[in-house]
Amino acid sequence: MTELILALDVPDRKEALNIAESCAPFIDAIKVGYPLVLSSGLSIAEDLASPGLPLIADFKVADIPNTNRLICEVVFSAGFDAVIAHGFVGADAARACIEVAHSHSGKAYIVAEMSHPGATEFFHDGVAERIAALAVRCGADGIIAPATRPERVARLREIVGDKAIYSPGIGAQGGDLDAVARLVDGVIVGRSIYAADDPAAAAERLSRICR
Ligand code: 3DU
Repeated sequence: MTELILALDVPDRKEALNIAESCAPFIDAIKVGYPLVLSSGLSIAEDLASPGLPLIADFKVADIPNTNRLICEVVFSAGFDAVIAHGFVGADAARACIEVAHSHSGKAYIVAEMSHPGATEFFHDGVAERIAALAVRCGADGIIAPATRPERVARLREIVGDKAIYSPGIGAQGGDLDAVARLVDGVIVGRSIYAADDPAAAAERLSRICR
């Protein structure tokens, strides 16, 4: 089974909560990023607690170790179950996020390679492979890898072994769910669900492919 994670990038609290509630039977986790948390506040984590799904804070944390630690303490104290951090900042900074996550019995995922076209400007010549290896070395729970490039996901799988790979880029960014579903532990889907006429029906359709 491949998990289906809803990227709830809806900058309106009420609409976000409605979508989360209607999609909850078909999804395995909810990812909250800046669009929702900056518009609604960190208390959105409490508001989203009722479907009982894991809540992932996608803040792509990328600062010095001390600041990363402070950010992650706030994230987990707010009720999130996992955080997404960047790996390019180096092992000490990534480790700070991972340590705080684990001290709260939470999880930390490291972005190894991004999914948009511009990502290839810097993620090349083995950079993503090195970040994936860093994630393993630092004890991260998994990595983020691009659904828009299944061959890259397969390559990064060789490095991370049975650590989780969560993969954004399906649908709106051009990635094909069928092409990555069996390579990853979970897919992260935003617009194809929340911008659909019927988000719950869209989530149900995608969840059938994942299962
Ligand atoms: O393209 P979508 O609307 O399905 O949303 C994808 C989500 O995943 C969105 O929240 C974006 O910020 C996040 N994400 C990527 O798209 C690509 C990455 O490399 C990392 C995270």
